[in-house]
Amino acid sequence: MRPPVIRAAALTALAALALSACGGDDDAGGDRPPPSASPGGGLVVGALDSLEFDSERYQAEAGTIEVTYENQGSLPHTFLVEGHEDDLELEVRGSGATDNGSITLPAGTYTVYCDVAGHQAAGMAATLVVE
Ligand SMILES: [Cu+2]
Repeated sequence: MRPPVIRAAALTALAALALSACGGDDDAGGDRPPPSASPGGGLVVGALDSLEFDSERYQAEAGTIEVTYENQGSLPHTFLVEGHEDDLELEVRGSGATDNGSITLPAGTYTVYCDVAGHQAAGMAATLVVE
């Protein structure tokens, strides 16, 4: 009778420990935007199967930019900021897929692109103006 009860209790305690261990330290390396992200302050980019983004020019406010990437086609696409490839890489596979993340940029003019082989050369690049 005893062993199953004890094991269940131990598992519950372990689960609680694991949960609390995750809960305290969300900032370290998380790629999930904080729930308090300001609405309207983000950048929404669409990927098209014509190997283009849905605009040739995007604008964002300097600082931390929340980026949402939406696949409006069905081919896999990525989204990177030239010179900041280590800071953000979004990827959407399949139609309707979305990915999001954030990147901190000072004011300036940047090139954003898709690094799937051949896409940037075919025109899958755009300008991002941060001000
Ligand atoms: Cu692409």
